[in-house]
Amino acid sequence: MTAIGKSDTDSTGIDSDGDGQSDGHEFLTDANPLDSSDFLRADSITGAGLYVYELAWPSRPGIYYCIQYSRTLGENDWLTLSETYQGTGTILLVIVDASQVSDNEKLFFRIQSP
Ligand SMILES: [Ca+2]
Ligand SMILES: [Ca+2]
Repeated sequence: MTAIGKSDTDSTGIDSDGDGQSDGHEFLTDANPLDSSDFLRADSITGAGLYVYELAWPSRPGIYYCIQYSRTLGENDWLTLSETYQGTGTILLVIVDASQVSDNEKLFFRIQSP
């Protein structure tokens, strides 16, 4: 078994395992930056009403999360939609009411560690 430390990876934007999340982001979310199967992602998103969605993701203890939305997926076009949720080590299930920001255009959601 190989010990993994911050010195083994680059937190400036390098994605050492190629999973689409930078090493620095993986450290913030307690994911393994050298395991491409381990990264922060939603398990599911389902409609729960008009502009209301249910998001679920595997959380890590001590990690805080918020939900952001974007209309374009542009890197600078993400706004925080939700309160902050604390990870428990189990699946977090959160109801998101996007009615205040929805305008019948596509909305994209992501889970971030603030
Ligand atoms: Ca990565
Ligand atoms: Ca990873």
